[in-house]
Amino acid sequence: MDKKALITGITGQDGAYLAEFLIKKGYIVHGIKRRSSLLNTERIDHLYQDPHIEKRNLILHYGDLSDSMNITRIIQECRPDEIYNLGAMSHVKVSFDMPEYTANTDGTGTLRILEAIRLLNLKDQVRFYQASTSELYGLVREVPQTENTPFYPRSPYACAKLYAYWITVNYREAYGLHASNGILFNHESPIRGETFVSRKITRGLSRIVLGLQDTLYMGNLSAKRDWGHAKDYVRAMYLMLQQETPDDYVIATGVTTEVREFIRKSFAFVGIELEFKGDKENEKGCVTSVNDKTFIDKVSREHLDKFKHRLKTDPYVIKVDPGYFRPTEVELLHGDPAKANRVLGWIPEYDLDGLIEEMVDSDLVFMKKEDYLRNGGYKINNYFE
Ligand code: NAP
Ligand code: G4F
Repeated sequence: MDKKALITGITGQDGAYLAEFLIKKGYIVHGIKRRSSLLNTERIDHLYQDPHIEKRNLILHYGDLSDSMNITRIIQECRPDEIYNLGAMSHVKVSFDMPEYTANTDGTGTLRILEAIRLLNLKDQVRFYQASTSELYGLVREVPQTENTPFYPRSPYACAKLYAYWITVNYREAYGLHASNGILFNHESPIRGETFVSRKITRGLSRIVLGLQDTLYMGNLSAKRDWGHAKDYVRAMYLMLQQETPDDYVIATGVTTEVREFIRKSFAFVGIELEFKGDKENEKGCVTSVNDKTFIDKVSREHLDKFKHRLKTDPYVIKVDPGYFRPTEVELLHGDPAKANRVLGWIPEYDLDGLIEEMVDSDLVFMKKEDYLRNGGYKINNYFE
């Protein structure tokens, strides 16, 4: 019989990659999707099947992690072998604006699933994955961070995820549930949410070189993150649930990089060299040279001329807006994936340059389409946040 998986957060970055990964492995995938006023299934559109088809391998259910009855009913109806709890209000900065909602979704939401498994007497049939996070390390106690590094959360998001981490451990110890935490460090992709720093940079860069935007306003440029590719990270989630014994694992690349360097590398992919001048809120990224051939290969000759013309009046393409600073910041994340390498046999296939190249190329294609539409007199959206 085909294995069944239930994914909360299936419309998000990781949910989409995990659904694709599991379907390729022969799973029937059930996903929980929130009701919204617009369709929100763009990331899984290529997997979506007409509900009238009889034997489908992707089935969506309306639901919300804040609704216990809904969660319990969905689990009862689909009786999955594996549950991946990826649903969350996942933006750290936004969690300072919506702390109670974040606690309810990211913290208590996890409890709702665990309790449903227990009440439905499915604890011996279901394996549970919790999307824990390197944000738990917050004000880091040691470098690099391992499964044994103490937690010090620095945001309402991280505090909610701390509860979710420990309630997962508690249900494992109290009831013998096969429940595992993946302590995942930042992972990105071309379908990363537009307001996370990586995607904000690759989109902003694409708009700047095409003349759709002049300046990219950023927050803390000195923060360091251990960035990987989401495709590698969903494979780690799956591997955790295939182990005989549940456990908790750090998933990271073991390499940490400043936001400033992520920006520099992204611009270098289109042939633009940047130099950062000034500090804190007065820091700016200045274009010091342009490699014509690379720019023309990646963008176009016509846009090169326009871009050079623009540089004559203002060579500063990156500026800082302190509005993006967080009340409490996580300055440094740097993971040690030794346990995952050893026990799960998990080794990432992407490095940071490969990730950035894929993201820049993808956003350039998207923004060229926008540019084409604008030139044809069609309305395009603005993307400032
Ligand atoms: P994402 O793109 O923001 O996706 C989050 C998903 O959760 C979306 O499908 C969203 O639905 C759904 N969701 C939000 N609130 C919900 C609610 N109340 N009820 C049900 N679903 C809800 O996040 P991601 O990057 O894929 O991350 C997946 C998980 O891993 C999250 O739990 C995140 O906190 C965690 N994590 C992520 C990273 C990372 O670097 N990406 C690292 C560590 C941990 P809509 O599409 O309707 O908004
Ligand atoms: O891309 P970010 O918003 O990701 P953050 O806060 O690290 O959280 C992400 O990774 C976590 C895993 O560690 C996940 F649990 C969480 O769900 C999410 O996926 O910001 C990264 C860094 C921060 O230090 C931030 O202050 O980039 C800095 N930054 C600088 N300028 C900015 C900006 N972040 C954003 N979003 N926007 C900026 O303009």
